[in-house]
Formats: sequence, structure tokens, C-alpha cells
Amino acid sequence: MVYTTSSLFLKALSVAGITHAFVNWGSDHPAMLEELQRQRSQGEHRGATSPCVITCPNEMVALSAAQGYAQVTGKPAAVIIHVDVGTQALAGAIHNVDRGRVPVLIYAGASPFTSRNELKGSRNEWIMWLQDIPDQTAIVRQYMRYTAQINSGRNVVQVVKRALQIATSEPKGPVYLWARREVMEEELPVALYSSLSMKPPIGIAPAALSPVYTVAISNALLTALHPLIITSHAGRNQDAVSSLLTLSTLLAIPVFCTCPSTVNVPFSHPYLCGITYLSPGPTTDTFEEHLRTSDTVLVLDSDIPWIPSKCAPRNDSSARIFIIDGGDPLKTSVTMGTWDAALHRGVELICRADTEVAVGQVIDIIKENIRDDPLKLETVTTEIRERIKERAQRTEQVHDKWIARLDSAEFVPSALSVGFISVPHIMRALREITAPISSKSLIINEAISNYGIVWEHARPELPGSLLTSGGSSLGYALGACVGAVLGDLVSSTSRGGTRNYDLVTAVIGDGTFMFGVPSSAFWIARRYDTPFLTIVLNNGGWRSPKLSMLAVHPQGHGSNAHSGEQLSVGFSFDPHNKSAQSNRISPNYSQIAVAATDGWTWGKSVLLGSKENTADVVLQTLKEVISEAVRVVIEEKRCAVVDCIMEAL
Ligand SMILES: Cc1ncc(C[n+]2csc(CCOP(=O)(O)OP(=O)(O)O)c2C)c(N)n1
Ligand SMILES: *[C@@H]1O[C@H](CO)[C@@H](O)[C@H](O)[C@H]1NC(C)=O
Ligand SMILES: *[C@@H]1O[C@H](CO)[C@@H](O)[C@H](O)[C@H]1NC(C)=O
Ligand SMILES: *[C@@H]1O[C@H](CO)[C@@H](O)[C@H](O)[C@H]1NC(C)=O
Repeated sequence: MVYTTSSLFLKALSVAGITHAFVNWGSDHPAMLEELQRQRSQGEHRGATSPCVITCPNEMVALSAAQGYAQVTGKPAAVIIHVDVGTQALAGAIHNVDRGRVPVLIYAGASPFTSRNELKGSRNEWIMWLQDIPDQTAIVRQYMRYTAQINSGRNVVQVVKRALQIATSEPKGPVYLWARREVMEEELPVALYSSLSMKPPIGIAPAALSPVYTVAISNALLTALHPLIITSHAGRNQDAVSSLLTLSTLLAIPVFCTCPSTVNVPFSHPYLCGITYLSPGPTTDTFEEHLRTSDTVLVLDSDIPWIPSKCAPRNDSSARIFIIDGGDPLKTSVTMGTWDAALHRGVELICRADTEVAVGQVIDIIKENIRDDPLKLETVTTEIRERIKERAQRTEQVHDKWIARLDSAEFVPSALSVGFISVPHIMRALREITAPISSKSLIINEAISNYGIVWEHARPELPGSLLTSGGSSLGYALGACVGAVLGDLVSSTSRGGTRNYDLVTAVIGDGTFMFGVPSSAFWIARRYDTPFLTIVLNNGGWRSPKLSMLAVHPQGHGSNAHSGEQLSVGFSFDPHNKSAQSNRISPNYSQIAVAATDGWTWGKSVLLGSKENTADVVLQTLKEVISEAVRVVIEEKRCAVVDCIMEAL
């Protein structure tokens, strides 16, 4: 029996708890392919391999799938790719796993370092001279928590263990290992393989606040007239959601979620006042107003709590600002911080602490203080109680007003026509149709200029029921859906087979659909049976760059462009005949997915700007199409794509 470094590497991944490797092979992987086939043929894992190998025809999709997997399971997957070129093809997904703080172990092979058969695996193909670059790791180093070269099979297990330990400690993120081909071919004693045992490496335990700061924050919140909580990612740890909810409820503190990547508080929480990506709009206005008038601001796990040039906390030093972040409160990998310059004055404390733990500590102190205790200052307590009661009413009104506004945006008067049906209506239709399974539904939101609107109208209630990439590189959602379905399947084994999600839905832009390499993503979905629903918010191209232009040059040349096509951000209509449906030049998105899976995917487009029909008729059609798509995914376990053709940008 021959065991190699590759055997040990894969076994190390497996015993460390990695169940899946998303792979894209090349000339650097002969020993890996050999080892995997050895496993299959020798029945070591009942004919399968460990980890389970997922063939990914595109690397960005592979890493996005690993991201979705980790977001759902909390555990890293592996991504195995080919030398420098495969590393580059990971593309923007590298940015997403870094910014989204998602643990993942990436391994890339490298060209052999011998060329005259000095060692097994020595150079024997022409490409090996081309792929041998001076510093392969440099391609990704600034995004990685850890990088290392594997130099021998004798210590590969230690390298894997260290990499995983760092990847799974806050701030969590990607790690990158690489090795020359001969090293992965190195033959090793059988005992090294058979005796390998390892527990999943232990990451850093969640940090607490030191007692003096806990008291400071508790007192500040307790005595504040206008406290405010801002969070973006607290719910990445689902157990933090209930702590946050308790704190907000206890003192009636309004909560805003800015640029969120996950559900931080249930949507129906009466003190949730808005979810915003800080782009112009009524929710951002409400947020700005709160921020301007708050005297105490608690920021929990947020990368972008506000945009200094647009909205900011009170700037007269009287607003007390407390920052808590479990991994990297200073955002050391970003050149320009949020807490610096003029605004830094108001920041009283910056703490590296786990939100669940820290908020729990703060709650304990507050509870102690507001308890009826004759020895404590009764008058202050009474005054504070009154204040909380009054604030509760006021904050509930803000919440109710927000919901009323969302309701009215979803309302469809029957007589209206053409182009009226928009994202709020689409989301309402999806929400109503999936209501019976709302507790078992996951939305992956990559709706870009509609990020905030999708959040607000999805109205997610449960922790873990809505996710984004946490980064800004487009093309995450389709791969992430594959990974999320696989991850749910894996974690269901610990619940006796009960799945968390009956339905995984990507809600994405048409631009994002293409960024997601649909030919690859849907093929993988079919090959590995990971059915999901895709809703394409098709506005005929890239609306965001146009909005960015208008924000800087509201009356510039670009504002006079007669179409997105002329501006070069559109791919919808024949520029010479914008109104003619027959002259559309946009891709038929749903049919791309259908073709990628040779008919396995169900796909349909719905024209929402039809001249012939009134809005209620169009909406009815939309509902029927979405209902059928949901049925196909849940009952037939196939992918479905609904292309919602809205008015062009
Ligand atoms: C990989 C990558 N390339 C380019 C961009 C720049 N970009 C940001 S938004 C956007 C358009 C997205 O189009 P779509 O998904 O249709 O959403 P819309 O803006 O129309 O809402 C582009 C090209 C990006 N963020 N990531
Ligand atoms: C802060 O407020 C002062 C006076 O109110 C103003 O002059 C200054 O521009 C403000 N700074 C910022 C960063 O908003
Ligand atoms: C626009 O399209 C319509 C319908 O297809 C067609 O009848 C008309 O001739 C077109 N106009 C131009 C200018 O191409
Ligand atoms: C996409 O293709 C399908 C199948 O050919 C067709 O029914 C549908 O009308 C097309 N949609 C668009 C928007 O062209």
C-alpha cells in the first residue's frame, strides 16, 4: 500500500471535520487523484471518498460554494485548485470570504521544482515552466489569515491543523496552503497514515469585556436619553440574536441594521427601526435622524455603521460611542477606518469582545440595576423606568411607521399598469407563497442596488434565514446556494436527518446572475442534487454604476444618456428601438440555467412591464410562476429560475 503526502493531507482534512472539498484539478494533482481513487477502490469509506469531492468547473463558484457551506454550518470546507491560474480564477470570491469573515481552507498545487526526474512528479509537461511564478502566494496573501507552503508529508498534518485553527478563530477567514508536486507525491510509512488521529483544532474562545468596561457601557445605556444600537453581523453567531433582543427589549433601545450580512434581530421586533445599506431612501433618512439625535450609540459587529460624509453621530462630543467587535474592531486591513478623524472624538471605548458574551454581561449589570432594591437609588430607578416606558412607545411607533411604509410599497391598485410591478411586489409574492415554510427557508441576497429593499420586504424573522456575501464581489449567490444546500444536508445528520431549510432562494440582479457563472453553478447543482430557487431581478443591466455616477455627477453628461445601453451599463434593449420587445438583446437568463443542466432546471421569464395588462393581472401571473417554481424545487427537487423582467434601469 502506498500512502503519500496527498493521502495524509486529505486524511488530515477529513479527521479535522472537513466533509467537502470543492475541487478543480490540474497537472499538480496526480497524487490527489490517485489517493482518492485508492480510497474508492479499497472501500475505506464505503466506495466514497473523505472528504467528499465536488467537481467545480469554475473556481469562483467553488469558493462561493465553500462560503455558503461555511455560512450555514459554521464550519470550513476545503477548496482545491490548480497552481497560479486556479488561484487567480478564485477571483472576487477571495475578497468575499475575507470581508465576510468566512473560514475556508484553500489548497493550491504548484509546479514541480525538479526537471530531470530527480524525484517522482518531476516536470514532464510544457505548462510547468509557464506556471512556475516567483511568488504564488502573493496573489492572495493580503486576503488570507494565514499562508504556508507544505514542504513534507512528515509534518503536513501540523500545517493543516495550524491553518484550520487560525481560519476558525476570530477574525475568521480564508487560509491558503500550497505545495510543489514532488512533495505531494512523497511516499510515507504506512504507520504515519494509519495512526493519524486529530480532533478538530480548537480556535480562540469568545472574549469577554473586562468588568470595568462592562459597567461603563451598562451605565451609559441605562442613563441615556436616546440610546441606539447599530449592528451588521451580530447574528453570524445565531446565539447572539437573543442576547441582542433581550438588551434592546430591556431598555427599549432602537436597533438599526446597517449593511447587514445576516439576520441580527427578528423582523417583527418592535424596536427594530430599519435595515439599510445607507443609500438614499426613507429608511436611511430615518436612520440618519436617529443617529443625529442619539446620545449613546452601541455598535456591535459592524464594518460600516455609517458613512461619515453622509450621516454620522452627533459631532459635539456629547454622543458617547461604544464599539464592540469579536474579531477586528479597528478594521486593520482597511486603509481608512470609521472611528478616526473628527468622529473619533465621540468614541469612548473600542472593545474586542464577542457580542453574545459582551451583551450578556451588559444585560446582567443592567438587570441588577433596575431590580427593585430598596438599598439602591429608588428615585433614579423610577425616573429611568419612566423614560424606558416612554421610549418603548416612541420606538414602537417608528417600527410601525416603517412597516406601514413597506406595506404601502407592496400594495397594488388594480387599475395601474406598465412597469408598476417592482421589487417590493416581487418580494411580497415570494414571501406569501413561501409563508407555510417560512421557518425553513433561506434567502441568499445578492440584489445589489436592491439589497436593502430585498431585506425589508423579505422581512426575515429567524436567525440564519437571510444571508449576503459580506463582501462586494459579485457572483457569490449561485455558488453559495449550492454550498448552503450541501451544508444543510451535512448538519442535518446531527439532527437525525432533519433539514433546516426546505427552500434555498437566491434573489439576485441580472448582472449578478452572469457574474455567478451560471453554466458552472447550475451544472454543479444538478450533478450533486442541490436544488434551489433563483429569482432574477432583471432591470436590464447594471443599475448600480449608473446610480454611483448620478451621486457624483447628478447633472453631468451621463445624466442625459437616453438609455442604459448608451451609457454602457445596460444589456437589455436594442438601443435604436427601446420599446420593441422583439428587439431585446438581453440574455434569456432562465434558459441559460436550463441549458447548463440539459433541461433539468425549470425556468421561466415574466414580463412585469407589459402594456397589454394591468398590474393586478401581471402580478397574478407572477404569483403563479413563483408558486410553480417553488413547487418544482421542493417537490421535484430541481433548480428553478424565475426571470422577473422589470422596467429597464
Ligand atoms: C466582480 C465585480 N465586478 C464589478 C463590480 C462593480 N459592480 C457593482 S454593482 C454592479 C452591477 C450589478 O448589476 P446587477 O446585479 O444587475 O444589479 P443592479 O446594479 O442592476 O441592481 C457592478 C458591475 C463588482 N462589485 N464586482
Ligand atoms: C462638527 O461640528 C462642527 C460645528 O458644529 C462643524 O464645524 C464641523 O464641520 C463638524 N465636523 C464634521 C466632521 O461633521
Ligand atoms: C421597433 O420595433 C418594432 C417592433 O418590433 C418595429 O415594428 C419597428 O419597425 C422598430 N423600429 C425601428 C426604428 O427599428
Ligand atoms: C426565454 O426562452 C423561453 C423558451 O424558449 C421563452 O418561452 C421565453 O419567452 C424567453 N424569454 C425571453 C425574455 O425572451
